[in-house]
Amino acid sequence: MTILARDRHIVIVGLGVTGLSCARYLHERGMSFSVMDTRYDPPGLDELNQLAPGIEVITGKLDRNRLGEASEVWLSPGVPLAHPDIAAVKDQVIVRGDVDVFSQEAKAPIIAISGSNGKSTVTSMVGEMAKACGVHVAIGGNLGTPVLDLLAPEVELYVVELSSFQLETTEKLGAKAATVLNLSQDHMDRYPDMMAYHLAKMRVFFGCRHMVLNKQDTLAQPPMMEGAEVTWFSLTPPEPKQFGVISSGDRHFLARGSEVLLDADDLKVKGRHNWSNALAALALAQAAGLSLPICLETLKEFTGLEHRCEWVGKYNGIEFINDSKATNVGATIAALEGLGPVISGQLVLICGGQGKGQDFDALFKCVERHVGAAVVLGQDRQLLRDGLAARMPVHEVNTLEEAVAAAAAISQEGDLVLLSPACASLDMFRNYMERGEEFKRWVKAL
Ligand code: UMA
Ligand code: ADP
Repeated sequence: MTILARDRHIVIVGLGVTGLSCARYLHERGMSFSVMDTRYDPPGLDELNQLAPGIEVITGKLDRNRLGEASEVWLSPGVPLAHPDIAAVKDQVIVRGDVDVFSQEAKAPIIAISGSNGKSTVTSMVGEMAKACGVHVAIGGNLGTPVLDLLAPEVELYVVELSSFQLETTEKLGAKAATVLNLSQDHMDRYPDMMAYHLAKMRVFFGCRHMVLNKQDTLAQPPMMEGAEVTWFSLTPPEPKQFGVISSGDRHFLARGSEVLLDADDLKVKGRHNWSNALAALALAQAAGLSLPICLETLKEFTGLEHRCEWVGKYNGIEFINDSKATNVGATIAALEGLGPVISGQLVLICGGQGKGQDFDALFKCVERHVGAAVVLGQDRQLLRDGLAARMPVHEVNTLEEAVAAAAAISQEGDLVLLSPACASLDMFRNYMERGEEFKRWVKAL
């Protein structure tokens, strides 16, 4: 039996920005829907009431019976498929996410970017490249604007950042080009193991025509590559048609095969991880058919995003850098390896927050090479203190204000204070942006 559109009833689960975008999408199309959220006062409630007064909203729980009666459940990324009320109904109703709906609706090609770190940076790079080439591009996804809000008939290219959470509920993305930039531990409070996290990420390649793959990160590569074109990138000298780095003494050049493209010093974003990001962006842009010379000019102008190794200022000869977006160990290691070798004095690291079940061992080994002293705060600070204390002086504090004051007190001229928490911010802040803003405020108040 075919279900007619008018007989379909969609239950949106989650009333954050994704849930609201789903509500807008369904409301505009006159489709029947209701909303549930386990939170008692979900953030999108007022906006939903204005958009579609009278729509049924159940808060404080998911109603299993009502879920089971729906034609489809549209699940927000913050709610895992393994949630008991979702798991209970997923064999009787279609459970999908906003990205799945988007992929079926989008008329223009999709460039999809996933990975543990660098997604927002690469998404912005490719988006800027497309704009510079005069393409009508829509940029969004996990980066901010939910994908359904990007849909528009005039769009010629979609450049979207996708998280593993969003990919879990995406059946067949069908991207023109897709990448998993790298894979390191993250969200270990949501996945039973790294394999489950890896498998969620690999969904970005389902139905994809062109894969852009990191040659140095096997975990970020799909088990099968048949049926799609592949372009490799790495920080090593590239083979023909691959993107990589050619070095000559102290100088390093981004290259395609033997063709030198760009002096790495010409990039405004610093650190080897950003060379990797630039190479992945170039490979994706090539797959999208964008003009290489324009893309190279765009890369030279790209100044980086807020809260990612962002220079805050110099006070009493001490430099302060805000890397609040480093919400996992891999990102903090990238910052330490990028900044550690280039500073004259000692590096003082401010870290801590919600550890999300990560193993901090790799961080402890890395800090030994680059960090002189640490300041720890947040929910999992004891885990960090225990691992760091044998290696360096560690100061435990309760607030970010205290952290900035403690870091400034133990630093001298020529030192660098880096906020790069290796943890999520949600134990103390609304999000990583609020954490970064607060850090900058306390630094400027010094
Ligand atoms: N929540 C509940 N009960 C519910 C629904 C949500 O407790 O019924 C909680 C979730 O566990 C989560 C929070 O509410 O802690 C927000 O969840 P949500 O699904 O409502 O999130 P949205 O507001 O729709 O925002 C989501 C992404 N958030 C998550 O995946 C948690 C945003 O990425 C993204 O920008 C937005 O969609 C638009 O696509 C944020 C993020 O932290 C930045 N992403 C993770 C990351 O980058 O590591 C994956
Ligand atoms: P994402 O969207 O995947 O979180 P961002 O571009 O927002 O990635 O960067 C998040 C954090 O990861 C920042 O601290 C940034 O300095 C760091 N980072 C950026 N690119 C990489 C990379 N290729 N490898 C490791 N860390 C990176």
